[in-house]
Amino acid sequence: MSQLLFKNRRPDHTVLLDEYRQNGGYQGLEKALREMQPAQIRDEVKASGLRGRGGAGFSTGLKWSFFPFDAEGDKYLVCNGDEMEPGTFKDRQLLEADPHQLVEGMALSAYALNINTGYIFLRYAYNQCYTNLLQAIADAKQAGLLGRNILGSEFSFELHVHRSAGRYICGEETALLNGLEGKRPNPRSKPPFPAIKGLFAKPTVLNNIETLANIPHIINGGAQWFSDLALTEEGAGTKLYGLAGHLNNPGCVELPMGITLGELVEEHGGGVWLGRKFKACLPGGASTPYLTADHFDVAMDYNPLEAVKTRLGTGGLVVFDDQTCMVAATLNLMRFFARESCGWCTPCRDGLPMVCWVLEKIESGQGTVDDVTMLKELLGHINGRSFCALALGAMGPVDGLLRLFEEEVLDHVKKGRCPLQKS
Ligand code: L3W
Repeated sequence: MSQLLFKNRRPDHTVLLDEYRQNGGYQGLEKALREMQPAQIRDEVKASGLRGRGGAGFSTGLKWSFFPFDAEGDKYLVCNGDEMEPGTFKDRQLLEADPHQLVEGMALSAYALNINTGYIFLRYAYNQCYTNLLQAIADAKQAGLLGRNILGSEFSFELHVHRSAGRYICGEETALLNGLEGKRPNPRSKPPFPAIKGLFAKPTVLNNIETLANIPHIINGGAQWFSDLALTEEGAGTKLYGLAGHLNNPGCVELPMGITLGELVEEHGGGVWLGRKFKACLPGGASTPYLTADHFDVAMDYNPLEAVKTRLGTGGLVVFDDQTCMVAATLNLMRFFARESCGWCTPCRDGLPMVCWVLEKIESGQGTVDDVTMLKELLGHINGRSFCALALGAMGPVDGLLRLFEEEVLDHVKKGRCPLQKS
């Protein structure tokens, strides 16, 4: 099976510059600077079908096409390495194993977009990633792969690492930009999108770590090759899937985009632990609606998952066994989201704690049928009415709970206790 991003990964090992180059690293950058115009790289990325791996799945080529690459003055490339979505640890795995992929990906992207300054906004807790990045950047600079006149060309690119102060909202792209500017990380209204008015009010391209790390592979292998790696017709590339929760083999695996949920759980996750049965999963991190075993044939790709009312998100699969109470699991997630709200808009600041309160009531056996109705109403009131995507994502599991597990919710009301609790 094709391994691009995890090609060099070995347990407890970080790939340094020499090994990275021996295995073909920086050939994409060399090739681009020697024989490709920036527009050719942008075209190649667009044709590859690469979609943003941070959660939204927006076409990378299309996002780049909004960017005024010919404009005079400062322009920035920012990497979103905040990775605080529960159940998501793929970017960490990538940076712990092979950090030069991101450095090369950013240099290549900056060349394609006519940008001379880049920032990596990194989750505070990622100490090993931080150390790896500082070393990779220093080594690349020493070797003439970053800094002024890269590989003797006209192109210069400086890359900096910024450590987040550690809040989930910092992963929202405009909150991240405020954080990077030293301001309180509240989201900004869009439009204007960062492509037009981003960091320090200058045109800015923001991409996730996994997204940027794919760029050298696209330039080396070509758009068609990359696109053909996926198992689905409309998909492209490979995906770093997280395997977490009640599985025998938790971890992070690189697989062709579009592998089915069933294969991911049974073959790669080793099946559900303790001989229990699969009850549900979050397919792509905490802000994606649940799936059940009825969805085992669904391809883990953007469009097929949207067709079953959920999303690929970050690709961080979290599995729940048949002894899990889905009301309690949803409440646990909602407590996280309510705590991490920046407090700027009312639906998020006041709505999410209210959802927690109703779920607590139901889980403790004090809930009524009216509370279940109120939960449904809250879904309508919060979805689409918040300032940024945090509340919308937060309501994903609630939406899944009410669509797929309504009977279990009502059973709490009928029995006056959690039905999974041993009496
Ligand atoms: C210029 C236009 N640019 C859209 C850009 C926009 C952004 C991207 C996608 O992420 C997701 C959500 C959550 N001109 C543009 C344009 N863009 N139209 O395209 O935009 P959008 O609005 O679809 O999404 P978003 O606000 O960037 C929100 C999910 O992320 N999420 C994920 C969290 C993941 C982590 C992690 O650990 N990796 O935190 C959480 O909520 O569900 O789907 O760049 O500027 N006309």
